[in-house]
Amino acid sequence: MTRALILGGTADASLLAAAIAQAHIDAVYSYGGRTRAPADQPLPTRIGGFGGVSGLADYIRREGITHVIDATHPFAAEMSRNAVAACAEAGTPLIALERMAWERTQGDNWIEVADVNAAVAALPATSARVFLAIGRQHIAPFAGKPQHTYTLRFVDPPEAPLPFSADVIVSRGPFMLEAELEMMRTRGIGWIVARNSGGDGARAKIDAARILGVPVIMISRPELPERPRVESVTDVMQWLGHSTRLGA
Ligand code: 3Y8
Ligand code: NAP
Repeated sequence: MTRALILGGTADASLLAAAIAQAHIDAVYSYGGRTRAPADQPLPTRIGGFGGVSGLADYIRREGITHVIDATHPFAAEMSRNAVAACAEAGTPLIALERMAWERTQGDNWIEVADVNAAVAALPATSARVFLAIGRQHIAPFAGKPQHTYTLRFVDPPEAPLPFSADVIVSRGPFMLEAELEMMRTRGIGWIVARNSGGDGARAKIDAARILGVPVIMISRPELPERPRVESVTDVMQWLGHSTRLGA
């Protein structure tokens, strides 16, 4: 009897949850607990960490999970690594639902960097107006370049004081092109820092940057361990329908 665990927190994971609920497959949706009011899901939902690899392996056994789908974000590297290790330990089939990275196209002015520190280094020395579209967890290193005027975008209002003075937009997305163009024009944004999340929910700022000729410092995805991966909900549904407890 199938009982699936969706490691969620993305728009794709929400689409998968809807398909699984519609197919009446027994499943649990899991959020990491990063936002105050995550979107409701049509499945029983748990919020918060499992307690590392062993915590997840115990959860899988205790809950009789037969299939795990890692539908987290490409930058949720620790969760994805834990899922590979825990499923190997528990002998439970795992698949990743992972969206393609954005590709640089004609007219894109990208500076590709490996991580946040390299993104800070890539910013100019002379003061500029910079849009940091990387959420709240990774902004501290930008305190190293206080000469810039920063605009941040968070899902929830900041609770703690920011590590540097900045203007905060509170919005959970998905984001539309017209609104991104308007925001960047009125704020005179000269640089964007983004992560190569892929998907449509955050793509608009990249298209707006190309239209406005604004350079994008694009942080590349972290390396993830090998695991089966698909890009569509349909592929996951097939995997769920035809895989056996022992099969991949
Ligand atoms: C808690 C679930 C949906 C909801 C929206 C998608 C689209 C908008 C793009 C920008 C980039 C960023 C951020 C972003 C996007 C969707 C989708 C997507 C990027 C929610 C959600 C959770 C999170 C966590 C949150 C992080 C943050 C990252 C903001 C829900 C809304 C920057 C990723 O303020 C914070 O602390 C924010 C924390 C983790 C930063 C980070 O470290 O990556 N996502 N985002 C998940 C959980 O608790 O398990 O609250 O309902 C989901 C969405 N985020 O269903 O359409 O395709 O998923 N989320 C990035 O770098 O791209 C915004 O502002 O342009
Ligand atoms: P991370 O750094 O890879 O994970 C750190 C720890 O948080 C994990 O080891 C795990 O704790 C816990 N965790 C993360 N995701 C979880 C989930 N879905 N269910 C239960 N526990 C989870 O993760 P992150 O980058 O902070 O991302 C956290 C969440 O935000 C994920 O759900 C991710 O999908 C979402 N997110 C969404 C976007 C987006 O663009 N939609 C962007 C970034 C993050 P334990 O070790 O205790 O189990």
